[in-house]
Amino acid sequence: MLMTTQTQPIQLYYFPTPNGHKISIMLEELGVPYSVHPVHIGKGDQFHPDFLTISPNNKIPAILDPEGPDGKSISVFESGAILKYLAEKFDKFYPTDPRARVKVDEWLFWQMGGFGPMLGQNHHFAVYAPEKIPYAIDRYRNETHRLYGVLNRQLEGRDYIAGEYSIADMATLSWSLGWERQGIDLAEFPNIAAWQDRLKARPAVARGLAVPLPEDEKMDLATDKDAQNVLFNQRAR
Ligand SMILES: N[C@@H](CCC(=O)N[C@@H](CS)C(=O)NCC(=O)O)C(=O)O
Repeated sequence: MLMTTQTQPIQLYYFPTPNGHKISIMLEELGVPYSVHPVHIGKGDQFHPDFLTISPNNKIPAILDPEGPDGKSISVFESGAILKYLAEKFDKFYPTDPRARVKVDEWLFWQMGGFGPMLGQNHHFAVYAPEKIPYAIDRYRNETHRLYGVLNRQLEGRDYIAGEYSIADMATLSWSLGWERQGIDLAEFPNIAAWQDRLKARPAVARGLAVPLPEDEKMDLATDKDAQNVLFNQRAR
C-alpha cells in the first residue's frame, strides 16, 4: 500500500479553543510534522489580510498544507473540512467502507451544525452576555442538555461515536469537555463520561489538548473586555 508521507510541516493556524483542539488532536494522532501559528482572536489577528486569504470567515482553525493534492500548497478552513481533508489525505480515522463513512459523516455534521454552535451560544448567554436573559439562557441550556442526551444514547454499548475511533470523536470531544460551564451535570450522562476518559487516555489526545500559546498570548475571555469587544461586536466588513 502506498503510504502518504509529509515532508514539510502542515501549518496550523490556531488558538486553544474547542475548535482549535479538534485539529491539534488530529495532527497529533496522525503523527505528521506540523507547525503552530498562533492567531490571537481576542486581539483581532483573525482580521489580518494574510489570514483572511486562508480563512475568509475570520475564524480559527485553518491549515496550510505545503504538500496539497497536486503537489502544490492548499489551505483549508472550517474544522470539519480540515478533519476530512487530513483524514482522506492520510487515510486514517475515516472509514473507506461507504456505510461506515456515512455514519462518521452524520456525527461529524451533527457536531458541526449542532453540538458546537448550540454549546457556544449557551456559553455566550450564560457566561459572557452583559445582561443575563433567562429566555436565551434556558433555550441554549435546554438544547445543550438535549444534545448531551442524544450523544449519551449513541454511546450506549459503543466505545466510539460512529464505529471505530474517528474524526467524529475528535470533533466532539473538545466541546464536551466544557460540560461544567455549559451547565451540564456529567453524572447524568455516564456513557459520555466513560467515552471522555477513554479518549483522554490516548497520549495524542492529551498532547493535542495541551498545545500551548506563548504565555503573553493567553486570554480570559470572561474578564477581558477588549477581547469581548473584538469578538462579540462583529458586523460585515
Ligand atoms: N465553524 C467554524 C467555527 C470556528 C470558530 O468559531 N472559531 C472561533 C474560535 S473557537 C474563532 O476563531 N473566532 C474568532 C472570531 O469570531 O472572530 C469551525 O468549526 O472551524
